[in-house]
Amino acid sequence: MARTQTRQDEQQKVERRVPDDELKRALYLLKLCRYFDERMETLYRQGKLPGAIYSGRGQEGTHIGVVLPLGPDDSLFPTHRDLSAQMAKGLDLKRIMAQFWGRIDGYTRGRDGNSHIGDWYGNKTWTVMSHLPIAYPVAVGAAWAYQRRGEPHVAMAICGDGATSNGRWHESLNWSAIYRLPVVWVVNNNLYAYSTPNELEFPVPTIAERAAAYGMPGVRVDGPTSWPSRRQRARRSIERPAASATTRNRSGKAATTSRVARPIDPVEPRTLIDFMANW
Ligand SMILES: Cc1ncc(C[n+]2csc(CCOP(=O)(O)OP(=O)(O)O)c2C)c(N)n1
Ligand SMILES: [Mg+2]
Repeated sequence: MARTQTRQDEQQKVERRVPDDELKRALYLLKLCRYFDERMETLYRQGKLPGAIYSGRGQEGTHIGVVLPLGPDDSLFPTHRDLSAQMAKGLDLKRIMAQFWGRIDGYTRGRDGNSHIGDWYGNKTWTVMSHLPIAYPVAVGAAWAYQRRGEPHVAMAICGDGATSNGRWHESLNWSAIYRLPVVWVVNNNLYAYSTPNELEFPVPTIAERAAAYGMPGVRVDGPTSWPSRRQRARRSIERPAASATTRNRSGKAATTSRVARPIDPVEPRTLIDFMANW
């Protein structure tokens, strides 16, 4: 009880520091992203939407919290469940819909469906690629380019907990730490990679502590933490160019293909956010 009260007090303090217009924008995005996700799943189940969809339901707070502090020239490297992060970065709803139906006015000009969406030349979001976490090394490249050109931009990459067991994840963190690159690493830990639980993915209690291996501080935000806290941590990481990882329980299914490998948790999602700062 006392802990809950302390958490609420802390959240209220953080919320008071967020300007009103940004709070309104965040609320708008939270509702929009949730509604959009639900609507697409309904259309899919009605057989009106081709392909497969990956729901990010329950992860919107993290996405919006970490993306809102980014500027227009900062880049985002998302993975399969991060459409709401891309929406927060500025993607146009009509073009997203066109993408879902593989139309020419979609972001990939009809070359793919919703899973592989991105708007590099507009809102600086890298097109989602299937091989996890393939966006991580590319984010390193972008951040390295910013550093070499003396540009003040930041790259932010997002992946799930399962992707952190892949070698690319470790190489990316290592490289970014050695060269002190301006990257924010975000890991959405929804506790499972398909059916594989966290304890079969990594031998440490939290992803955040893996940051120590790369000489970065790691921070975890756990529980029903409000999005302003996530925003504040992201902002801090961006101001001191950083690497971060976030985690939360997804409330939807693994994928709307036939393969759903774990029971669905009906409760509201739990949020864990781990941030690892390069300096
Ligand atoms: C290198 C690689 N291996 C396997 C897959 C197949 N795959 C797609 S999503 C997924 C689960 C990933 O789990 P996680 O990173 O925790 O993301 P979540 O779906 O839980 O958000 C897997 C194994 C892939 N896309 N890339
Ligand atoms: Mg996962």
